[in-house]
Amino acid sequence: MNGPRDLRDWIDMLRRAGELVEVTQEVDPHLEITEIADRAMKGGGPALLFTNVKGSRVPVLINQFGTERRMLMALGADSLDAIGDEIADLLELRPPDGLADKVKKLGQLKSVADARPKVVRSAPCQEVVWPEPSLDLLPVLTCWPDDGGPYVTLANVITKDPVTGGRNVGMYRLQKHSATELGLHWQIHKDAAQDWTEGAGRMEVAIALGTDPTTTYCGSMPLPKHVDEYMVAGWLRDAPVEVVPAKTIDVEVPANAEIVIEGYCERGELRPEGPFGDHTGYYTPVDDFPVMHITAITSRRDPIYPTIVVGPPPCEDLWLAKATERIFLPAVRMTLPEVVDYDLPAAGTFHNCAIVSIRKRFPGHAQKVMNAIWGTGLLSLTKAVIIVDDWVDVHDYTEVVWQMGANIDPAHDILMSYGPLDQLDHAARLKAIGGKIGFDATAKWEGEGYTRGWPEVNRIPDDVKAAVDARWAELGIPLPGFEGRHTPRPPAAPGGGGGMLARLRRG
Ligand SMILES: Cc1cc2nc3c(=O)[nH]c(=O)nc-3n(C[C@H](O)[C@H](O)[C@H](O)COP(=O)(O)O)c2cc1C
Ligand SMILES: [Mn+2]
Repeated sequence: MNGPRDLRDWIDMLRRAGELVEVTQEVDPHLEITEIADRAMKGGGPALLFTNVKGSRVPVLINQFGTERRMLMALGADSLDAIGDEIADLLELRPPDGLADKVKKLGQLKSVADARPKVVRSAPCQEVVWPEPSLDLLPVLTCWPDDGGPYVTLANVITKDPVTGGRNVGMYRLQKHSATELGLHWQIHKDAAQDWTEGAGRMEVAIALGTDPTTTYCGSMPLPKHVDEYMVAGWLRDAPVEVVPAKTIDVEVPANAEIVIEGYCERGELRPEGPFGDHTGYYTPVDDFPVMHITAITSRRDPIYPTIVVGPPPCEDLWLAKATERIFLPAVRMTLPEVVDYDLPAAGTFHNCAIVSIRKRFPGHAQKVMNAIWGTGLLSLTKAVIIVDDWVDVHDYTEVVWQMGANIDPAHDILMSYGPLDQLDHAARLKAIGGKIGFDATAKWEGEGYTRGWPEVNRIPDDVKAAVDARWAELGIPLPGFEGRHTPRPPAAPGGGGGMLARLRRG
């Protein structure tokens, strides 16, 4: 198995690794936990287990995903890029190539079968069936002062496709409307919203809280609609997600969860949801969303309540999003092989900006990739796309801004477009639709109307660099701030390239 077995195992693992602090002093779930957790997050601090939360006997776990190290520990991985290669295989995006690959593929098919969720008969998440289901017993946080109420923020929301019966698991915020009602904030582009709009009448919903971290994370993965998030979680964990039938609805829920909320919503029933201080760093306004009526709550005997706070970046969702960015790179490259790398800056809150490096082969190639990004899964919601040449490090924002400033003629190198936007975007005049902008910061070609002869980047030749390397120590010059960055590397030779490229090629 990769990563921890369940939330308890995860908490033990964090504690042993010095990655968790248990706070025994009383704390208020109304705003105070947000302020404490946000300091821990922004300061690179530990996960926090609050054992004395005002108004509830249930402890609160927060900031479990707050650093890259913990994200890797959660997924039981050495690098996020390596997971991406596996996922591309899993989604069968990588055509088998030669006999060795075919044999490997057979092995993988077996593990796909092994990754399927496994139904069990009894489960820790049902140790206790609450005599009276009430959210009032849970330490649900009010994150920000103008929030419309307390919000459940780190959940697996489980629904079924009304036509195929296929499962969907999404991480959607849930407003506590009352002790037995939750707002279901699945945005219009998301899978559960499709489950909701494509059926009629009642739709059953289960909410799992406090699963193992991989299972928790998979709810936030932008997977194709027909892909069961729990199959992907099983694949990532190298152990199937065990599920158990819920008590009052026909939905399977993860057995290892701390708490499960069961219920239903009626198609057609909407209620104002919000405002909510969201990961855009702004309050999202009140809007109509479906309502979940709770039919049961089950839990472990001594449940732990997991949560997350999002707000002005960076917040704890940074590493969930970075994991997705890295893990999906090989999948992006399957349909767009010219893409070398991409970066979704935290400050762009992930849907506002994508920086993409490409190996340019023909006039208009940058524009082709912009349009492709605007047509790919949830990346299609990206507002600004910046395209740079293959040798540019998309993660080095100094290098990116240098390339943008130096290479863009705004009269020619900007592509304005129009299309669906993230529902949280408040700048758009209309909800979830508006303008998009593409910046072509690549070197321009004659075939693109640039006839002045594109200049070279000034660089010291490799032999001179090697000679300086050889005598560097002897020169005795301290370099306290040098990170080996901001120095342009040579352009990638056709079919060759720098470190990132070499890494992508491996295997
Ligand atoms: C902490 C966190 C909170 C999120 N809240 C919401 C939300 O309230 N509504 C929503 O539509 N997406 C939300 N998302 C994004 C979705 O989880 C993500 O788009 C995922 O792909 C949804 O699953 P689906 O593709 O099966 O619809 C959130 C993501 C994170 C990391
Ligand atoms: Mn989905």
